[in-house]
Formats: sequence, C-alpha cells, structure tokens
Amino acid sequence: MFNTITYEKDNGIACIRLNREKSMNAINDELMRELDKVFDEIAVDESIAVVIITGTSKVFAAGADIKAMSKMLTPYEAHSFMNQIQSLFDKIERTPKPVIAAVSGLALGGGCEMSMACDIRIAAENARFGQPEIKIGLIPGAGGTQRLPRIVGVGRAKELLYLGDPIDAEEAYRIGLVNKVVPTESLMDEARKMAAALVKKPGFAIELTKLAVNDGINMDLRSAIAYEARCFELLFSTEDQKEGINSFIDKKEPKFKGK
Ligand code: CO8
Repeated sequence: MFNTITYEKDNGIACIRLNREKSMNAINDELMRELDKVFDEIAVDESIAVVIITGTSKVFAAGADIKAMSKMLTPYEAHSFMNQIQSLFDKIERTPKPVIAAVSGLALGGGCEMSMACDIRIAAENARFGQPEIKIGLIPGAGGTQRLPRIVGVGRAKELLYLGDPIDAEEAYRIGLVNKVVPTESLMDEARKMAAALVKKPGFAIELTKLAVNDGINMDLRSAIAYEARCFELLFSTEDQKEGINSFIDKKEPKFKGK
C-alpha cells in the first residue's frame, strides 16, 4: 500500500494518481520512493501496456517539496535529493511502455518536469504549466532546462525559465508542450481513450519506437538513422509483425498479442 499515491490497473492500463493534495502534491522523498517502486513493478508487469499519471482536479504537482529543500543548506545536502528526482524522472522516461500525463490544475517546477518525462501530455482546460524556480533563486533541477527546450524549442523555453510565469493550457498547446486540451471534467475519459487505443497496438513495436525516438534524438542523424534501422529489423523476430503483415495481405484487422 502507498501513502502518497494511488495505483490501480485495469485492461492493460496502469493509473497512478499523485495523492498529497494538502501539500499540492509537492514531490517529497516518500512520493519519489513510492513512484520509483511502482515504475519498477510496471516495467516487468506483462499485464500492463500503458501508464497514466495524474493528480487531482486542482493540482498535478506544485514541484519539489520546498519545505524539504529548506533543510538543505549546502550543495552536498541537495545532491542526494537531486540524484533521486533525476533518476526517478529518467526511469519514467525510459519505462518500456507509453506513459501519458493527464494534467489538471497546476503543473509547476518538478510537476511540469514530471509531465515532460512522460511521452504524451493531455491537459485539462484548467491546467497551468510553469517552471517558477527562478522566483525562489533556483533553476529547474529535474530536467527542466533540458527537456523543455527539446519539446518547445530553445527560445520559448528560455522565456519560461527566465521569467518563471506559468502558462495556461491553450498556450501550452500552442507552443507544443501538450498534445491536446480537453474539458476538465473529461480529462480521465480522454486519457483512458488514448490509453485504450495504445493497448491495442503491438507492444514491442511501441517500445522500440520509444527507444528510437528517445535515444535517437540525442545522437547525430546518421547514427540515429542506423539505430532506427536496427530497431526496425528486430521487429521481424516478433509474432505481432507477422500478424500485422499477414493481416494486411488478408485484408483483415490484426490482433496483436505483444509478442
Ligand atoms: N513544496 C512544499 N509545499 C508546497 C509546495 C511545494 N512546492 N507548493 C505548495 N505547497 C504547500 C503550501 O506550503 C501550503 O501548505 P500549508 O497549508 O502547510 O501552508 C499548501 O501546499 C497549499 O499551498 P498554498 O497555500 O500556497 O496554495 P495556493 O493555492 O495559494 O498556491 C501554489 C498554490 C501557486 C502552487 C503555491 O503554493 C506555490 O507557488 N507553490 C510553489 C511552486 C513552486 O515554486 N514550485 C517549484 C518548486 S522547486 C522545484 O520543483 C525544483 C525541482 C528540482 C529539484 C531539485 C532539488 C534539490
């Protein structure tokens, strides 16, 4: 059982809800440990094809726990917290299954950074995104200076990082930070609809797509294209690839098994 999150799985979809609402889902040590544990389970759980991370209707997460950070008086004391949060977000990013962030309310600082470690962001109309660390004399330390410019481009990212002001869901959509904006009350229905569509896809091909995109973007183009080719070739060892090709030839709907 968990204290800071709820976790359920159903029909191939794992749903994690951040559950420290009194502290605006601020990311503390316990929340990170529980998320870390759940993502370890998800990685090897064959019954799960897709993950949704969400918060409450008012807040996705208001960032790293500033009260916990106030006790860190030296770089050395900040170091282990930094390592913990960065390795958690790396783990989310490298989960071999698609991860959807369903964001309602505030996604600030580490909350925005957590959503950026996910593959897809769906925003409720009431969502607000921001990296306000500059306002407390800091910079984003959980990937924000790196993932944000990779998603929205360097110029837009610098504006958000330098000024620290949040943007609303429509602006986040306009700059490409979120994939879609949906009515607040239908956020989870929309996230589950996308997740259900992903569950039906050939899982290993999805995993290799994720690898090719995530790893390839950090390589030079020639190496990345070669890496893509190896990922592509590997799929010829799967049953799903045979099912896909044969179903096309036979003019029927493929039924993928994730094998
Ligand atoms: N950490 C700890 N507690 C928080 C946080 C937070 N990030 N955000 C809100 N809370 C707490 C408040 O202290 C308050 O608690 P209490 O009732 O005990 O006083 C409770 O949540 C409710 O908050 P408010 O009363 O402030 O509610 P409002 O609706 O007025 O405001 C806001 C909500 C806008 C979210 C406001 O609380 C706020 O600005 N929070 C801080 C947002 C922020 O600056 N986030 C960035 C944090 S830094 C970060 O994420 C860096 C990540 C890298 C990690 C590296 C570590 C070394």
